[in-house]
Amino acid sequence: MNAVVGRRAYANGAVARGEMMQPAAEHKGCRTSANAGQASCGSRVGQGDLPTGIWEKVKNHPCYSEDAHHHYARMHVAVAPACNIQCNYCNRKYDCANESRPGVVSEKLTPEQAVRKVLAVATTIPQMTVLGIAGPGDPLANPEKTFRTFDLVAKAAPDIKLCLSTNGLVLPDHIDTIVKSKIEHVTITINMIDPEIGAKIYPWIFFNHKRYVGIDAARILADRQLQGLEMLSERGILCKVNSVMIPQINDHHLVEVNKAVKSRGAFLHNIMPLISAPEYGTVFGLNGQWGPTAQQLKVLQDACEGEIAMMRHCRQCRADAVGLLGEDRSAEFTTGQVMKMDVKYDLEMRKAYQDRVEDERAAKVTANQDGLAKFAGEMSEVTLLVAVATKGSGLINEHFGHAKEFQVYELSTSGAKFVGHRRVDVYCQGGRGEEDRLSTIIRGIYDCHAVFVAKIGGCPKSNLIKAGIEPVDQYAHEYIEKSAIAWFRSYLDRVKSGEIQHAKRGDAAIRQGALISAA
Ligand code: CLF
Ligand code: SF4
Repeated sequence: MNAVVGRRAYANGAVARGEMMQPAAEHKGCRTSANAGQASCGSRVGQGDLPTGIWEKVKNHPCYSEDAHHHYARMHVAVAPACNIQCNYCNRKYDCANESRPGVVSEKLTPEQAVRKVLAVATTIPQMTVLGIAGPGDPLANPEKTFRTFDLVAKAAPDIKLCLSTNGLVLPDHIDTIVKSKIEHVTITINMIDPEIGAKIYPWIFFNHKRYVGIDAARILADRQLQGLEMLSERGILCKVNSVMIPQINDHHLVEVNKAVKSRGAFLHNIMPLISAPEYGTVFGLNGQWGPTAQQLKVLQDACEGEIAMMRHCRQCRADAVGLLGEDRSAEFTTGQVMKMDVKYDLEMRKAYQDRVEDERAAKVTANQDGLAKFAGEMSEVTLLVAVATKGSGLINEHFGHAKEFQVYELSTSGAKFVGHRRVDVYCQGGRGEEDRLSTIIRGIYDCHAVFVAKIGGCPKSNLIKAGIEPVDQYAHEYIEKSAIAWFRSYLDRVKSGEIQHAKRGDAAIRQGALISAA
C-alpha cells in the first residue's frame, strides 16, 4: 500500500513538505502536479514542487530541470575513451551515443587539460553550472581518468555540479567512489530489461576479464544496471535513465523499462530517438535500422508519463559539448585556444551573474501566472501544439529563417507545457530562403497549429499559412509561455465566435502529403 497517496513522493525516500517517510521499496520519481501549468513531471518541476534539498540539486542543472535548460549551460570533457560493451548504435570512431549524437570527438583530454578547459569555460560562460563526463567511451571503463577529473574540478571550481553518464556495467563497483567524489547526478543508459531484446542491441560485453555474448551478455548488463540504479538511489544520488528508442526492437518494451526504473528510484526517464544512418558506420546504420520520428517518440513519452518524470528536452549532445543544450560552443574551447586564454575563475562574478538569471526566471514565472489567470475556472477539451523559435532565456527571440530547431509546447487551459523540440535545416542561406528547406521545416512541425517567431519573411509566411500553420510574430522578444497562453486564449475565442474551426492536426501520412504539396 502506498503510504504517500495524495502527496508527492520522491526517490531516495524524500517526501514533499516533510509529511511522511516513503517506504524504502517504493522509490518514486516526482508525480504529476494538479497545478495548472506547473505539471511536476520532473523536467518541469518548480521550486514549490520539490523538497528543498532536491530543488537545490536540480534548479540549475539544464538536463534535470526543463526550465533550467533555457538559462543554464553544461559542458562535457572527453577524458574517457575506452568502453567495456558494444552497442549496435555505436561506432567507436564517434561520440558515445549514450549521451551524444554521432560526430567525432574533436580532442581527447587528460584530466589536467580537462580542468583547465572547465575553468576557461566557467570564466567565459558564467551560466555554465554542470560538468558532465559522458564519453566518448564509458566513463566507468576509465575510472582513474574520470574520478581524477572530477576531483580536480571539485577543488578548483566548487560551485560546478558534477554529473556522470554510464552504461552501468561496472556501476555497482563504484558507488562509494561516486559518493565520495560528490557526484550528485548519474545517468545510466538502460535500453532493456529483457535479455532477449538486449541481445539484439548488444553483441558483447567484457566483464570480469571475460567476454560474454548474446543473451548471457544482455542478462549480466541488465542486472548490473538495475542493481547500480538501486544502490545509487539508496545513497541519495539523483539518477536519470536514458533509453534509446529503437523501432521494432525495444519501442514497446520501453514501457516496461520505465516501470522497472521507476520502482528502483530513478528521478527522471529520458527516452531518446535512435540516430542511425549508414555513414555513421554502426551495425544498425549499416543494416538499415531506422530511428523513430519526433511524433512516434512523443507517443511513447506520453505513454510513459506518469509518476516518474519524463525528460523531453535532451539534445543528444556530443561527449565534448559546451554551452546551452541545443547550441555547441565546443569549437571556441580547443586545447590550443584554452592554453592562450586568460583564465580567471571568479566565484563572486559567477554568483552575481547567476543571481541575475534567477531574477529573470522569477519574472518569467510571475508573467506566466498572470497569463494563466486568463483561464481562471475555464475548462476546454481543446489541446494543441505550437512551435517556437528561441535562442534561450525562455524568450521568443529567434527569426524563422535562422532557427536550427523549434521548441514544441502543448497548450491547454492548464497552461503551456514543453513537450519536445524539432531539429530543422536553417531556412535562410546567405540572405535568401531555400524553398527545399522550407518544405522540410513544414514537414518537421506539421502537427503544430502555429509557429512563434521573432521575425519572418513574406514567402515562408504565406507557405506556412497554406500548410495550415499560423505564423505568429506579434510576441517577438516576449516570454514563450505567457505569449503562447495569450495566443491560445485568442484561439479559443476565435473558435467560440465561429471565426475559425478547431481541427486536430494528427495523422502523419495525411498531413505530410497535404503539407509537402502546399509548400
Ligand atoms: Fe551531460 Fe548527461 Fe550530465 Fe546532462 S547531457 S552527462 S545529464 S550534463 Fe543532457 Fe545532453 Fe541529453 Fe545527456 S541533453 S545528452 S541528457
Ligand atoms: Fe558506444 Fe557508449 Fe555503447 Fe560504449 S556504451 S558502445 S561508447 S554507445
